[in-house]
Amino acid sequence: MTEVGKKNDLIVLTEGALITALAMVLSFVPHSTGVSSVEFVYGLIPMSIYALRRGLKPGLMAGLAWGILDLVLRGFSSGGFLNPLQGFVEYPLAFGVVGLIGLGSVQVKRSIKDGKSALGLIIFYSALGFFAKYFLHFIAGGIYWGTYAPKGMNPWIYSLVINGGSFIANMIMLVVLAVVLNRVFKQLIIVKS
Ligand code: 218
Repeated sequence: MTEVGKKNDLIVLTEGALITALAMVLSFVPHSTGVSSVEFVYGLIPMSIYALRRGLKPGLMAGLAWGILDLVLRGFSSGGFLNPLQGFVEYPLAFGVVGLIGLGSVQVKRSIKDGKSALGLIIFYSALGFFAKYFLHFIAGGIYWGTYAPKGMNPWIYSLVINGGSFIANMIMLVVLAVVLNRVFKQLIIVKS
C-alpha cells in the first residue's frame, strides 16, 4: 500500500472513532418519544452520514464499535442485556448492520456531485440500515421480550408495535433533518481532497 493510502485509511478510522464517540454521547441525551420503549436514537444520524461518506466497511466497523460500547456503557446497566445470544444480536449485530447504509455511498456521492439534493437516495439507504437494525430488535423482541407485553398481547404483535414504532420514529427524525439540513448533510457526505 502507498503512503497516501495508509494516511487515508488512518483518516477514515479516526473519523469513525469520533463518530462512534459522538453517537455514544448522544445516547445520554434524553430521547423518549412519550411511548415507553420507543426511542429516538440520535446517534443514527451521524452514523448514517459516516456510512454514506466512507462506505460499507467503515460503516459496518463503526456500527459494530458503537454496539459494543452501547452494550458495555448502557446495556448491562439498563436491563437491555438478557443473555449472551440476545445481547450479541441486539448490540454488536443490530448496531453493526446500521453500516449497511454504506451500500449507498457511491450512488449518493455521485448524485451530490451531479448537483442534485440526493434526498431520495439518502432516505432510501438510511431506511435500509435502520430497517435492518429494528428488524433484528423485532426478532429478539418476539423471542425474548414477550414478558414485557401487556397482559394477553401476543409477543410478536407487541414487538412489532415497539420496534416498528422505533423504526418509524427514527425515520421521521432522519427525514426531517435530511430535508431541513440538506445542504449540511451533503457537505458532510462529500469528501473534499
Ligand atoms: C419489545 C422489545 N422491547 C425491548 C427490546 C430491546 N431493545 C430494543 C431496541 C433496541 C435495543 C438496543 C438498546 O438500545 C434493545 C435492547 C426489544 N428488542 N423488543
